[in-house]
Amino acid sequence: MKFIYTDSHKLHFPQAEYHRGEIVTPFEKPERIDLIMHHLDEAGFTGIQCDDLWNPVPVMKVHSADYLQFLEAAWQEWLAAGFKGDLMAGNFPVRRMQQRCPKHIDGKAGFYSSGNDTSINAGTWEAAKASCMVAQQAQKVVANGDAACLALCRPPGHHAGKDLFGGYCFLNNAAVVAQLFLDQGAEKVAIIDIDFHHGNGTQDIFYERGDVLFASLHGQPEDSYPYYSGYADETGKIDGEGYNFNFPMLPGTRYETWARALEEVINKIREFRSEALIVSLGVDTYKEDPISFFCMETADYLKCGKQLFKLNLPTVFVLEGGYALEMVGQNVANVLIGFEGGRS
Ligand code: FKS
Ligand code: ZN
Repeated sequence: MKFIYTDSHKLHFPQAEYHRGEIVTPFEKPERIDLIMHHLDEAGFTGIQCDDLWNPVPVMKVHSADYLQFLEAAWQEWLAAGFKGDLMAGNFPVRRMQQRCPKHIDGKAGFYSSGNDTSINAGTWEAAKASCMVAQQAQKVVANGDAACLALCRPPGHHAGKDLFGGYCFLNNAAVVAQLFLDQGAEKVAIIDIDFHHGNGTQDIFYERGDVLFASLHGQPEDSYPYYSGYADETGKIDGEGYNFNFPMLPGTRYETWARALEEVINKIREFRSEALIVSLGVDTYKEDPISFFCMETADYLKCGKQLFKLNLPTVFVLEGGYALEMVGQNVANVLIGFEGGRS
C-alpha cells in the first residue's frame, strides 16, 4: 500500500494547549508524522510525496465559503489587531446568543471554533491545505485502481465541521475524500471513524445527506471530548435520516467489545451498498494514549485492519489522532498490515 505525505504539515506548530488545568505542549505535534513515517518505511510501505494539487471544488461542498475565507485570512487579521502569539478562541456564541459573525478577529475566532484546544499560527492555513491535498491525492491513487491508500494527514480533520475548527482540526480531510468519490460518479460512499473521539465534524457535514453513511466508534460523550455530540440516538436528519451511526463506548473498552460495534458498522455499510470506504484512522484508542480511555493493544490494530478489509471496497485511510508517541507508528502500520493480510 502506498502512503501520501507532505513536509508542509510542519508549518502548523501550535505552541501551547490548555489541558486539565495546565498549559502543556500540544499533544498534536509535528513529530507524530515523523514517527509514523519511520514505521511505515520500516514496514515496507511506499511513501509518495504529495504533488500539492489543490482542488477547491470538493472542499467548497463540505465547508462554507465564509468559513474558508475566515481560515485563509485569520492569521493576518490577528496580527493586524496587534495580538502576539497564536490565535486561539476564548468566547463562543452559546445558548441564546446571536449567531452573527462579528467584525473583530477575536470574536470571529470564537464564532468559527468549537473550543480553545486549537490554535492558528502563521503557517496553519498552508498546512491545513497541504493536509487536505494529501487526502485528495490518496483518493486519486485509489480512484486510479489501487485497492487502498493512506493519507498521512496533519493537521487532522474529523472535528472540523461545515464552518467550525476545533479538536486540532481545520479542514475535514475525510469528508473531502468522500465528496471526491461522489463527484467522480459514485452514488454512495461510507466513512468509518475509528479515532477514539467522535467525528462530530464529519457527522455535521453529512447529517442531512443520504449519499454518505457515517459511522463513528468512540468514547461516550458523558465522559469524553467532544462532549456535546456522539450519542447513539443521533441518527441523521432529512435525507440523512438513518445514515448516521454512533457507537459510544465506556471507559476501559477493549478490542472484543469495540470489534462487535465495528462488525455492526460493516454490515450496515454492506446493506447501504457503498461504493468506496473512507476510514478516519486514529490510533488514540491505544491503551497508553495520554488523552483517551480505551484499552486497545498494538496487536489489535492488525485485527482491525483485517476486519476492515472484509468490506472489499476501494479504501482511503485518512490519518486523524494518536498521541502515544512510542507506539503511534507501529499501531498505524498494523492497521495497514492487517488490511493487506486480510485475504488470508
Ligand atoms: C483540551 C481538551 C480538548 C481535544 C481532543 C482532540 C482530539 C483530536 C483527535 C483528532 F483526530 F482530531 F486529532 N481535547 N486539552 O484525536 O480526535
Ligand atoms: Zn482522537
